[in-house]
Amino acid sequence: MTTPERLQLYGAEISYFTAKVRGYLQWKGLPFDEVPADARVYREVILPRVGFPVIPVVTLPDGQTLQDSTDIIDALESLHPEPSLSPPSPLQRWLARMLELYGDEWLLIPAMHYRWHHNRDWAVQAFGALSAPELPPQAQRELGERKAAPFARAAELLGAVPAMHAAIEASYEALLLELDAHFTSWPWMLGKRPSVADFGLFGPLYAHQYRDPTSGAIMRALAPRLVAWVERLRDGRASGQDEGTADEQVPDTLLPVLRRQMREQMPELADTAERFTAWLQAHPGEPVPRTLGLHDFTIDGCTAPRIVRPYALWMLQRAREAYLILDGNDRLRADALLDATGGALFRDFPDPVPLRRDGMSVAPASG
Ligand SMILES: N[C@@H](CCC(=O)N[C@@H](CS)C(=O)NCC(=O)O)C(=O)O
Repeated sequence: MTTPERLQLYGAEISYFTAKVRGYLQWKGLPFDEVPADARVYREVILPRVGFPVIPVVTLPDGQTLQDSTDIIDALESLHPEPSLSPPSPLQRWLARMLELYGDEWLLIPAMHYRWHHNRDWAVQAFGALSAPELPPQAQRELGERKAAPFARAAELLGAVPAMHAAIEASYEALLLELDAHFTSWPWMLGKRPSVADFGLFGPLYAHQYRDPTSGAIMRALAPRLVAWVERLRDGRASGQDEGTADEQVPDTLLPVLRRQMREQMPELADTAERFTAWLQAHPGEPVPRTLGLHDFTIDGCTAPRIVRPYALWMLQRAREAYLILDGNDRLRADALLDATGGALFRDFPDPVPLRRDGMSVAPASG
């Protein structure tokens, strides 16, 4: 198989994690071609190179294949250090990873809920059109039903069961207002300069919540300044924002968002860590499955089961590493921020053994 001369991004406009990588590539100013992941691309590029069906996938002119939005961004940052995506202060570097974790792993719940419970017909058609652009609309619809079925099921597995719908919507709509207030004062998540926090949140907030028609109407009605941020990223207007504007401030308007993350996501991650550690003890040397059964999570006082996903611990580990290296005044500021946002569980997190990513799951880093 030959590799094209330019960087190729195999993905889709409807895909959460493709949006994260595309937003990054545009900001970085790296020339790339985006190739829609139709059935042929899965068959001829993704499956042979990655071994399982997933997007986004990036190929480099030297033939390397990159998979996983976080690893793609890390690898491209090492190959192309300038302009650096890394925020100027260690405190902001930690917060960028916190918010990336929130965007990647927790906003999946509202993003999947709204897509499959409020935009289903539109999404089915879009899945069919992506897979077989050459087919007529009715045939795309039938194909879309088949292609979309596992994703629609995933919405429930991730926790968007009927008993949670109202709580998920209340929390998400409150988040929209919080983000709208933030973007009244600041152009980007960490203030004056885009960071991986912006790209992490752009995944759900563009690919699902802005583009899917019913969700887009909600965002436009509740959060016009968030819409303006989405459109700046979509149009590549983040590029050029990388010089001379950085400072070390942490916008106060992020506090409500961090509070929401600490309240909703952190207890679920701590329970994931405990279950994962128990699983490892019971299954020494075995490959870690993508999910480890079900556990309860809570949003706005409403509790239901969702799948336990070890992968999220790898994203969390990255945020913990960025926190644990803070010292002196930076650590004091981080701890004051954790106190102000109900973040004790993050500060005292029950870390599992060090992990590496393994496909869509993890493995002990020493294994
Ligand atoms: N952690 C991965 C997640 C990638 C992912 O979930 N991609 C979705 C589309 S946005 C997909 O292809 N999912 C297939 C699956 O979940 O089996 C990343 O950051 O790239």
